[in-house]
Amino acid sequence: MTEQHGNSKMAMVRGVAQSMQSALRQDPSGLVLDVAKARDQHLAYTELLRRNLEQVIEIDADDNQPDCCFIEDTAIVHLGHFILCRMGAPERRGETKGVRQAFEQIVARTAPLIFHCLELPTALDGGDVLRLGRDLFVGLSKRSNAAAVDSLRAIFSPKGQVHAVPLSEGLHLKSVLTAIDDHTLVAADNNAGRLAAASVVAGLGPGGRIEVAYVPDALCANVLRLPSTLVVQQGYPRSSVILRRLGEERQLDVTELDMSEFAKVDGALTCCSILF
Ligand code: CIR
Repeated sequence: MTEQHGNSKMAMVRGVAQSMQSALRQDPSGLVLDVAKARDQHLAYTELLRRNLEQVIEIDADDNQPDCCFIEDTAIVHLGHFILCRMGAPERRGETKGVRQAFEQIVARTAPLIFHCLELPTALDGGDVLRLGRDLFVGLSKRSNAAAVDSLRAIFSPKGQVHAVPLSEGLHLKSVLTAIDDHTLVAADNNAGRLAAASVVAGLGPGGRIEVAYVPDALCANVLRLPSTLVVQQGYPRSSVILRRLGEERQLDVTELDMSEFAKVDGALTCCSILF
């Protein structure tokens, strides 16, 4: 396997819309969101990326797109391809316009990436796509379907394999499972996390060397790996102990970020950037 984690040089992020209170959420009776606080948290997130990466492209928020800060869902970058998603939630499909423009006006001028735009019958959110080496693991969730697996296979086979991962609960695959590196998964210690981890381990096959760490707080299963830093959610001491140990064993700085306002609308750490 080629190590993908920690190799990113660039990121795309997108600002917080004034309308973020209307963002999609699984629990409609959810908590009131403080947009000013969300903007402060997003600023801290973006500054952390700037300190750790060579370039961070920042797209303006679109107040007509309450979920626009969750840019991870709009596109995937892998093995020299930039793939604009056809997102699972119709309400969010307008978000890709600004991302496409940023790709054409900025990314394409510096990075030689082949552009693709996924079409019907594909439904895919980037939050369902976990990269491990050259392989992709695609959560079959409420937002992403089997046609997405076929579309990604058509692009990546035979250079990288694309595996389907059934998701029993949670919004996206990366809501319950992410990776610190190509040999270390972090999963929520619940049914969905365990099933997803078992499916990924099975997909890697008998030759795959992989450690799965389970965290008691589901939100903490979403970690963000930067070249020399592991970013974890602030405010969850039991999960933090586990993640700090894993990070320090791998000579990574472990940084905690408070993303409480994003969590109110089902967002976590990876959701707010596209890394490549
Ligand atoms: C949504 O429901 O689509 C947003 N409120 C949250 C998206 C989070 N994205 C991600 O986990 N990649």
